[in-house]
Amino acid sequence: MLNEQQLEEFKANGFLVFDRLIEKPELAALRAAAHRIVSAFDITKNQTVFSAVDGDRGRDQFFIDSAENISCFLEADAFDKNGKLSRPKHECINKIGHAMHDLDPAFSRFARLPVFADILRDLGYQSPVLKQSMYIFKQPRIGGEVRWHQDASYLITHPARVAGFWIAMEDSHRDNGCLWVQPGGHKTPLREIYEVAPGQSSGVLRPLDDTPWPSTEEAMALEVAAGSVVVFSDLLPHYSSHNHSAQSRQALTLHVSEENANWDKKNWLQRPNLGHFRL
Ligand SMILES: O=C(O)CCC(=O)C(=O)O
Repeated sequence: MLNEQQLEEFKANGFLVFDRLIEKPELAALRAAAHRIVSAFDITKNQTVFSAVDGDRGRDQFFIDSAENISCFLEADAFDKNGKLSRPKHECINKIGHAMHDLDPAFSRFARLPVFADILRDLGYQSPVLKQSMYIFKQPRIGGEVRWHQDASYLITHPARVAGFWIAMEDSHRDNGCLWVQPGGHKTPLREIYEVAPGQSSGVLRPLDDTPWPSTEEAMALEVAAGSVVVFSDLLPHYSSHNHSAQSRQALTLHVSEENANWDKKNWLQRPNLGHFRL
Protein backbone atom coordinates (compact mmCIF):
# COMPACT_ATOMS: atom_id res chain seq x y z
CA MET A 1 0.00 0.00 0.00
CA LEU A 2 2.66 2.57 1.03
CA ASN A 3 5.73 3.15 -1.10
CA GLU A 4 9.22 4.03 0.17
CA GLN A 5 8.64 7.75 -0.28
CA GLN A 6 5.42 7.67 1.76
CA LEU A 7 7.14 5.74 4.53
CA GLU A 8 9.97 8.29 4.59
CA GLU A 9 7.43 11.12 4.61
CA PHE A 10 5.57 9.62 7.57
CA LYS A 11 8.83 9.21 9.45
CA ALA A 12 9.87 12.80 8.74
CA ASN A 13 6.53 14.58 9.14
CA GLY A 14 4.42 12.38 11.41
CA PHE A 15 1.48 12.30 9.00
CA LEU A 16 0.47 11.32 5.49
CA VAL A 17 -2.37 12.53 3.27
CA PHE A 18 -4.13 10.21 0.81
CA ASP A 19 -6.03 12.34 -1.66
CA ARG A 20 -9.63 11.19 -2.31
CA LEU A 21 -8.96 7.64 -1.09
CA ILE A 22 -12.58 6.93 -0.14
CA GLU A 23 -15.20 6.68 -2.86
CA LYS A 24 -18.28 8.92 -2.87
CA PRO A 25 -20.83 6.12 -2.17
CA GLU A 26 -18.88 5.17 0.99
CA LEU A 27 -18.98 8.78 2.16
CA ALA A 28 -22.70 9.02 1.41
CA ALA A 29 -23.36 5.86 3.48
CA LEU A 30 -21.51 7.31 6.48
CA ARG A 31 -23.20 10.68 6.21
CA ALA A 32 -26.59 8.95 6.07
CA ALA A 33 -25.67 6.84 9.12
CA ALA A 34 -24.63 9.97 11.06
CA HIS A 35 -27.88 11.66 10.05
CA ARG A 36 -29.87 8.65 11.26
CA ILE A 37 -28.11 8.66 14.63
CA VAL A 38 -28.86 12.35 15.16
CA SER A 39 -32.50 11.87 14.05
CA ALA A 40 -32.91 9.20 16.72
CA PHE A 41 -31.24 11.32 19.42
CA ASP A 42 -33.67 12.88 21.91
CA ILE A 43 -32.19 16.31 22.45
CA THR A 44 -34.66 17.08 25.24
CA LYS A 45 -33.11 14.31 27.38
CA ASN A 46 -29.44 15.23 27.25
CA GLN A 47 -27.62 18.37 26.25
CA THR A 48 -24.01 17.62 27.07
CA VAL A 49 -21.70 20.07 25.30
CA PHE A 50 -18.37 19.04 23.85
CA SER A 51 -15.88 21.86 23.83
CA ALA A 52 -12.18 21.44 23.14
CA VAL A 53 -11.07 24.90 24.22
CA ASP A 54 -11.69 24.82 27.94
CA GLY A 55 -8.86 22.60 29.19
CA ASP A 56 -11.29 19.67 29.03
CA ARG A 57 -13.38 20.83 31.95
CA GLY A 58 -17.01 19.79 31.86
CA ARG A 59 -16.41 16.15 30.93
CA ASP A 60 -18.94 14.07 32.85
CA GLN A 61 -20.34 10.57 33.24
CA PHE A 62 -22.19 10.94 29.92
CA PHE A 63 -18.81 11.51 28.26
CA ILE A 64 -17.12 8.60 30.09
CA ASP A 65 -20.02 6.27 29.19
CA SER A 66 -19.72 7.22 25.52
CA ALA A 67 -16.58 5.04 25.34
CA GLU A 68 -18.95 2.12 24.90
CA ASN A 69 -21.99 3.63 23.27
CA ILE A 70 -23.12 6.09 20.60
CA SER A 71 -23.66 9.55 22.08
CA CYS A 72 -24.36 12.96 20.61
CA PHE A 73 -22.57 16.01 22.02
CA LEU A 74 -23.70 19.56 21.39
CA GLU A 75 -21.88 22.69 20.22
CA ALA A 76 -21.40 25.30 22.97
CA ASP A 77 -22.55 28.01 20.55
CA ALA A 78 -25.79 26.16 19.73
CA PHE A 79 -27.30 27.85 22.82
CA ASP A 80 -28.54 31.42 22.87
CA LYS A 81 -27.92 33.76 25.79
CA ASN A 82 -30.97 32.41 27.59
CA GLY A 83 -29.59 28.88 27.40
CA LYS A 84 -32.08 27.78 24.74
CA LEU A 85 -31.08 25.95 21.58
CA SER A 86 -31.04 28.45 18.78
CA ARG A 87 -31.29 26.14 15.76
CA PRO A 88 -32.71 22.80 14.55
CA LYS A 89 -31.32 19.67 16.21
CA HIS A 90 -29.26 18.53 13.22
CA GLU A 91 -27.36 21.83 13.29
CA CYS A 92 -26.58 21.70 17.01
CA ILE A 93 -24.45 18.56 17.17
CA ASN A 94 -20.71 18.95 17.65
CA LYS A 95 -19.89 15.26 17.36
CA ILE A 96 -21.06 11.69 17.76
CA GLY A 97 -18.82 9.28 19.70
CA HIS A 98 -17.21 6.98 20.52
CA ALA A 99 -18.17 3.38 19.67
CA MET A 100 -19.96 3.63 16.32
CA HIS A 101 -17.32 1.34 14.86
CA ASP A 102 -18.66 -1.41 17.16
CA LEU A 103 -22.33 -0.61 17.35
CA ASP A 104 -23.48 0.94 14.08
CA PRO A 105 -23.42 -1.34 11.02
CA ALA A 106 -22.36 1.39 8.55
CA PHE A 107 -19.46 2.64 10.67
CA SER A 108 -18.49 -0.86 11.68
CA ARG A 109 -18.24 -2.00 8.06
CA PHE A 110 -16.35 1.12 7.02
CA ALA A 111 -13.76 0.92 9.81
CA ARG A 112 -12.99 -2.64 8.80
CA LEU A 113 -12.22 -1.82 5.16
CA PRO A 114 -8.85 -3.46 4.46
CA VAL A 115 -7.30 -0.13 3.48
CA PHE A 116 -6.95 1.00 7.12
CA ALA A 117 -5.35 -2.25 8.28
CA ASP A 118 -3.05 -2.21 5.23
CA ILE A 119 -1.80 1.32 6.00
CA LEU A 120 -1.21 0.44 9.65
CA ARG A 121 0.70 -2.75 8.85
CA ASP A 122 2.96 -0.77 6.50
CA LEU A 123 3.54 1.73 9.31
CA GLY A 124 4.75 -1.12 11.52
CA TYR A 125 1.63 -1.98 13.53
CA GLN A 126 1.51 -5.73 14.15
CA SER A 127 -1.86 -6.06 15.74
CA PRO A 128 -3.81 -2.78 15.58
CA VAL A 129 -7.03 -2.60 17.58
CA LEU A 130 -9.79 -0.06 17.03
CA LYS A 131 -10.38 2.06 20.12
CA GLN A 132 -12.67 4.94 19.20
CA SER A 133 -14.63 6.57 16.42
CA MET A 134 -15.86 10.15 16.26
CA TYR A 135 -18.05 11.84 13.69
CA ILE A 136 -17.29 15.56 13.88
CA PHE A 137 -19.75 17.98 12.24
CA LYS A 138 -17.94 21.33 12.52
CA GLN A 139 -21.32 22.98 12.01
CA PRO A 140 -21.73 26.09 9.84
CA ARG A 141 -20.97 29.29 11.82
CA ILE A 142 -20.89 27.61 15.25
CA GLY A 143 -18.45 24.69 14.75
CA GLY A 144 -16.06 25.11 17.68
CA GLU A 145 -12.27 25.25 17.64
CA VAL A 146 -10.34 22.11 18.56
CA ARG A 147 -7.29 23.53 20.30
CA TRP A 148 -3.78 22.29 19.58
CA HIS A 149 -3.27 18.87 21.14
CA GLN A 150 -1.54 15.52 20.71
CA ASP A 151 -3.71 12.41 20.73
CA ALA A 152 -1.27 10.64 23.08
CA SER A 153 -2.59 12.98 25.80
CA TYR A 154 -6.02 11.36 25.56
CA LEU A 155 -5.20 7.81 24.46
CA ILE A 156 -2.35 6.69 26.69
CA THR A 157 -0.43 3.48 26.01
CA HIS A 158 2.94 2.19 27.21
CA PRO A 159 4.88 2.47 25.01
CA ALA A 160 3.04 5.24 23.11
CA ARG A 161 1.56 3.37 20.16
CA VAL A 162 -1.58 5.07 18.88
CA ALA A 163 -2.43 6.24 15.36
CA GLY A 164 -5.30 8.38 14.13
CA PHE A 165 -7.16 8.37 10.83
CA TRP A 166 -8.96 11.57 9.90
CA ILE A 167 -11.34 11.10 6.99
CA ALA A 168 -12.83 14.12 5.22
CA MET A 169 -16.54 13.63 4.62
CA GLU A 170 -16.68 16.99 2.85
CA ASP A 171 -14.22 19.35 1.20
CA SER A 172 -12.20 20.88 3.98
CA HIS A 173 -10.43 24.22 3.81
CA ARG A 174 -9.29 27.09 6.00
CA ASP A 175 -12.68 28.79 5.94
CA ASN A 176 -14.68 25.84 7.23
CA GLY A 177 -12.13 24.76 9.83
CA CYS A 178 -9.77 22.28 8.20
CA LEU A 179 -7.18 20.31 10.14
CA TRP A 180 -3.83 22.00 10.82
CA VAL A 181 -0.71 20.04 11.71
CA GLN A 182 2.89 20.74 12.62
CA PRO A 183 5.04 18.80 10.13
CA GLY A 184 7.75 17.03 12.14
CA GLY A 185 6.00 17.92 15.39
CA HIS A 186 5.70 14.22 16.31
CA LYS A 187 9.34 14.52 17.37
CA THR A 188 8.42 17.05 20.06
CA PRO A 189 7.59 15.98 23.62
CA LEU A 190 4.15 15.12 24.94
CA ARG A 191 2.95 18.36 26.50
CA GLU A 192 0.06 17.21 28.68
CA ILE A 193 -1.91 14.21 29.75
CA TYR A 194 -5.62 13.75 30.49
CA GLU A 195 -6.13 11.27 33.30
CA VAL A 196 -9.26 9.98 35.00
CA ALA A 197 -8.74 8.36 38.38
CA PRO A 198 -10.59 5.01 38.66
CA GLY A 199 -14.22 5.50 39.64
CA GLN A 200 -14.21 9.24 38.83
CA SER A 201 -16.48 10.75 36.20
CA SER A 202 -14.16 13.49 35.05
CA GLY A 203 -10.46 13.84 34.57
CA VAL A 204 -7.65 16.31 34.91
CA LEU A 205 -5.44 17.69 32.15
CA ARG A 206 -1.96 17.66 33.65
CA PRO A 207 0.93 19.62 32.08
CA LEU A 208 4.03 17.54 31.33
CA ASP A 209 6.25 19.71 29.18
CA ASP A 210 6.22 23.43 28.40
CA THR A 211 7.26 23.19 24.74
CA PRO A 212 5.04 25.79 23.06
CA TRP A 213 2.37 24.81 20.55
CA PRO A 214 3.33 25.56 16.93
CA SER A 215 3.38 29.13 15.67
CA THR A 216 1.45 30.07 12.53
CA GLU A 217 4.68 29.73 10.53
CA GLU A 218 5.25 26.19 11.80
CA ALA A 219 1.69 25.04 11.15
CA MET A 220 0.35 23.63 7.90
CA ALA A 221 -3.29 23.70 6.80
CA LEU A 222 -4.43 20.40 5.34
CA GLU A 223 -6.94 21.62 2.78
CA VAL A 224 -8.26 18.38 1.32
CA ALA A 225 -11.12 17.17 -0.84
CA ALA A 226 -13.94 14.97 0.43
CA GLY A 227 -12.80 11.34 0.68
CA SER A 228 -9.21 12.23 1.55
CA VAL A 229 -7.63 10.42 4.49
CA VAL A 230 -4.97 11.71 6.84
CA VAL A 231 -3.10 9.25 9.04
CA PHE A 232 -1.10 10.69 11.88
CA SER A 233 1.11 9.80 14.79
CA ASP A 234 -0.12 10.16 18.37
CA LEU A 235 2.50 12.82 19.14
CA LEU A 236 1.69 15.03 16.13
CA PRO A 237 0.31 18.40 17.28
CA HIS A 238 -2.91 19.21 15.40
CA TYR A 239 -5.68 21.76 15.61
CA SER A 240 -8.79 23.03 13.81
CA SER A 241 -10.26 26.51 13.94
CA HIS A 242 -13.79 27.70 14.62
CA ASN A 243 -15.96 27.39 11.52
CA HIS A 244 -17.14 30.89 10.64
CA SER A 245 -18.34 29.87 7.18
CA ALA A 246 -21.79 28.82 5.99
CA GLN A 247 -20.53 25.33 5.10
CA SER A 248 -20.09 22.43 7.48
CA ARG A 249 -16.83 20.45 7.55
CA GLN A 250 -17.75 16.93 8.50
CA ALA A 251 -15.05 14.37 9.27
CA LEU A 252 -14.78 10.90 10.74
CA THR A 253 -11.88 9.94 12.95
CA LEU A 254 -10.75 6.44 13.92
CA HIS A 255 -8.11 5.81 16.52
CA VAL A 256 -6.22 2.57 16.91
CA SER A 257 -3.59 1.27 19.28
CA GLU A 258 -1.14 -1.60 19.16
CA GLU A 259 -2.72 -4.51 20.99
CA ASN A 260 0.45 -5.35 22.89
CA ALA A 261 0.99 -1.80 24.15
CA ASN A 262 -0.29 -1.41 27.68
CA TRP A 263 -3.58 0.57 27.81
CA ASP A 264 -3.32 2.92 30.80
CA LYS A 265 -5.95 2.48 33.53
CA LYS A 266 -6.22 6.27 33.76
CA ASN A 267 -7.40 6.60 30.15
CA TRP A 268 -10.87 8.16 30.07
CA LEU A 269 -11.72 5.59 27.40
CA GLN A 270 -12.18 2.14 28.90
CA ARG A 271 -13.92 -0.71 27.14
CA PRO A 272 -14.66 -3.41 29.73
CA ASN A 273 -17.71 -4.66 27.80
CA LEU A 274 -16.90 -4.10 24.15
CA GLY A 275 -13.33 -5.36 24.31
CA HIS A 276 -11.06 -4.94 21.32
CA PHE A 277 -11.56 -5.49 17.64
CA ARG A 278 -8.34 -6.29 15.84
CA LEU A 279 -8.04 -4.84 12.35
O1 LIG B 1 -11.61 17.28 13.09
C1 LIG B 1 -11.19 18.07 13.92
O2 LIG B 1 -11.56 19.22 13.91
C2 LIG B 1 -10.18 17.66 14.95
C3 LIG B 1 -10.01 16.18 15.09
C4 LIG B 1 -8.98 15.79 16.08
O3 LIG B 1 -8.35 16.60 16.67
C5 LIG B 1 -8.69 14.40 16.39
O4 LIG B 1 -9.29 13.50 15.79
O5 LIG B 1 -7.81 14.14 17.23
